[in-house]
Amino acid sequence: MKRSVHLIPPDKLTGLRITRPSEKAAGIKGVTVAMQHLSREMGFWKGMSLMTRINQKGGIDCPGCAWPDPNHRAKLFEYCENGAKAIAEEATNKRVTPNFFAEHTIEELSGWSDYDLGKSGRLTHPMYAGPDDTNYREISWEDAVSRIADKLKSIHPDEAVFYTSGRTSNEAAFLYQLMIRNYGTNNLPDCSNMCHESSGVGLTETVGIGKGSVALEDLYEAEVIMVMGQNPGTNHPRMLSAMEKCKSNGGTIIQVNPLPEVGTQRFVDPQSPMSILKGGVKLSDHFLQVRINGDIALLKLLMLGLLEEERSNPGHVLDREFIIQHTSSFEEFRSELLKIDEQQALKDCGLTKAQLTPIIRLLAQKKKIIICWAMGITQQKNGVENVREIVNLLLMKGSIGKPGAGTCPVRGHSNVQGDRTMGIYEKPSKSFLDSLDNHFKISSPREIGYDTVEAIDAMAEGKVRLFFAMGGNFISAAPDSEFTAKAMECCDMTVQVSTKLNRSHIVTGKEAIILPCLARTDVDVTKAGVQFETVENSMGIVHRTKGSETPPSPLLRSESAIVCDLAMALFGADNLSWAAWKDNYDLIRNDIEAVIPGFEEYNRRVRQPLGFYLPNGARERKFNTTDGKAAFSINELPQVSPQEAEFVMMTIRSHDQYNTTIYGMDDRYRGVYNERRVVFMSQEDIEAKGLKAGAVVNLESVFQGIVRKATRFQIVPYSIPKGCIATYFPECNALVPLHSKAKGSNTPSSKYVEVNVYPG
Ligand SMILES: Nc1nc2c(c(=O)[nH]1)N[C@H]1C(S)=C(S)[C@@H](COP(=O)(O)OP(=O)(O)OC[C@H]3O[C@@H](n4cnc5c(=O)[nH]c(N)nc54)[C@H](O)[C@@H]3O)O[C@H]1N2
Ligand SMILES: Nc1nc2c(c(=O)[nH]1)N[C@H]1C(S)=C(S)[C@@H](COP(=O)(O)OP(=O)(O)OC[C@H]3O[C@@H](n4cnc5c(=O)[nH]c(N)nc54)[C@H](O)[C@@H]3O)O[C@H]1N2
Ligand SMILES: [Mo]
Repeated sequence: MKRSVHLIPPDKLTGLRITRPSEKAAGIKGVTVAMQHLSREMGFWKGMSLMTRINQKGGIDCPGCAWPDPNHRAKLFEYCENGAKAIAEEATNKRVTPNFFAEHTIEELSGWSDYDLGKSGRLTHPMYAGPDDTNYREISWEDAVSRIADKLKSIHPDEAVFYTSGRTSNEAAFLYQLMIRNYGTNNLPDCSNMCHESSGVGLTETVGIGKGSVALEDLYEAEVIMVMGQNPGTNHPRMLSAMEKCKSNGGTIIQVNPLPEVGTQRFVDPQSPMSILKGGVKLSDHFLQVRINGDIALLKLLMLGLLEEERSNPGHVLDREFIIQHTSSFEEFRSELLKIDEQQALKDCGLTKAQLTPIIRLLAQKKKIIICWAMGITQQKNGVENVREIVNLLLMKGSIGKPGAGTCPVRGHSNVQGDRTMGIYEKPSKSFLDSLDNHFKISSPREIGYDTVEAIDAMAEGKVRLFFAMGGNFISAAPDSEFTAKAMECCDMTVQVSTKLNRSHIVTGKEAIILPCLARTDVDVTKAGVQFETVENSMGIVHRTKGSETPPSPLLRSESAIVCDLAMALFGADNLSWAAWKDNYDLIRNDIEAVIPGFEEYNRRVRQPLGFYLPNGARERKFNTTDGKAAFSINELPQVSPQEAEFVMMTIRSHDQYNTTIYGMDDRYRGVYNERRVVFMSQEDIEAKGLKAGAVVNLESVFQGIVRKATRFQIVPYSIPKGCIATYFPECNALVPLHSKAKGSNTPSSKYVEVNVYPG
């Protein structure tokens, strides 16, 4: 290749300011920050008018998180500060045109940060760069599509990899996987592989469904909500309102986290003048500051405590009837639990017996418990076991499949759950493929495809000739940035269907193609008229989303249209119904209904104002396991203290980012301003290392003897257990070893990286 790009982003510091962390989340400050972002990207009035349509029945589904919408929505604004930032980022007035690409070489752009790339604006034209090109140049849709189809025809289907991020609608995802299976591969890695895969695996094994069991109303009714490894104040801000409702109904909230996350502590509802006047409500009643990956130790201690309580108060602590009727393996589970080394477990979680006693009492007395969790739980080597231990605790209490109780893995991307339901999965079930084959008279490949980590390995080994991404930013999101970048460069062709510029357009295969697509907020007009799409939220409700904005360029196509065009170029015009689907999404929904259970009368039911729930066995105590029972499981205490380096590092999100999209340089709740290259470290460790606030350091991770480096970060003193540090994703992805991943789910252990810290 003629161009030679920087494989990892620059390590330029931007001017750190540190203040005390905030004491409350949301409130008026949240509203003003949201307004600033909207005004900057699209002007105040356009911003305000767009916000009135977010999350309204029949309006635009917020492209932020997958948190569900309440039945009684705020009349004007049903959104949060970070939802507003997501909208501002997407519906921005800024444009990345062919002129932009003529002005900046690809090599130059590789020296830009993710922030600078993203802030350049919306993509407007299909673009192409061949092996000898230093710059992208405009290409027609026809030319782009035929180049991709020709490439696909020239290789073995297993030499192609098709990635999906989690924003793709049900309709586009269904067509995409159909095209890929008709082509002949199951190489369908997705962002879920790096995200909630451990939840899917752990839940399917134990309760027979890879999704959560609660509905929004259950959170209002719960007696206890335990929030583990999740920062809802930043990543799911509308969850705070549900937690507030739970509190006002007398519920208790427990936060389990190495960091005292502000949002979970105190919340001021920006939509309630009373809440603002009163300074908000205290949300979290108990804060358990666990060590990184101390959750299994903690859960075991809590469950051991419950066994003891049951002994002193037989029949009143555990739900014996539920256990007998609906579960398996309780006795084995119990006898293994009794064997654990309590002192070791206390050391591993970093908590004292005195801290746990009130929690055990509380759990012993209450019957309606919900456990919510996110990346702190799943992105661990023992992520699947973490989930299984969560299930164990809920099963002991019979806290599943009844109002106010259950499992609540809080999803990330707004349609990541729906994409999986539509078949975006490298390990599709036999019944799914059989149904697809019967309906379309095709023969889907039956071999398991690559997940994200396997896809990177295959690329590095030269086994992948074409990489196609339906959204996302694979290069920045994947672990081991440098390795992944080199692996990507081994591909003959890389194709990105995207809304905005990102590093995956810069670090590419020999030929690179950008296909610009419509975003959630854009109106989608086809020959058959204005179309809407559908998505599934974190609680299994399928509902409509319909954009209203004029697209940034008349050349943009919807993801569904792009798939249909490519499929027609690949298979010929008489294959399946691509031409009809392209214009009329009702027809796509009819076929989804025919293939996937739970979508009966899809077109009618999804037009109801609130959409409809998909069937969920666990919610009704119908466990879809081999024996129809929910399974207790036995899990070992994992290793939590570092073996090869001094610290354990978790890579987390700031308040001003959406994954690899960086909205701004601040992390307001944590009191960090104008800098992302930071290391949160305890005062004790800072002193022991002879460092001070603001000191510049370099980081080295060590895994199986191999050292990875990332340079120039600044120290931020923070309340975090000794021996644990935190940095931001994606700046520190260079340090996350590709093969340090969860057993059973292959999710990179982005929350457990062993590192050394050296003065810079
Ligand atoms: N604004 C905004 N919203 C988002 C996103 C975004 O980037 N920005 N991303 C979306 C996506 S895709 C996802 S998956 C979700 C992510 O939502 P979260 O999972 O909340 O995101 P993270 O910042 O990765 O936070 C993980 C939390 O786990 C804690 N943690 C880390 N390790 C451990 C551990 O070992 N044990 C425990 N108990 N806690 C631990 C961290 O301190 C942190 O509070 O949010 C979604 N929503
Ligand atoms: N170290 C570390 N790594 C992580 C994580 C972590 O916590 N730590 N988290 C992991 C998690 S939970 C996730 S989900 C992944 C995220 O991985 P991805 O989903 O791959 O990454 P995003 O940053 O969400 O993707 C942003 C890009 O998506 C494109 N985009 C936005 N909207 C649309 C749309 O509607 N259609 C199309 N076609 N494109 C669109 C834009 O071009 C934008 O630049 O990262 C993972 N990586
Ligand atoms: Mo995610």
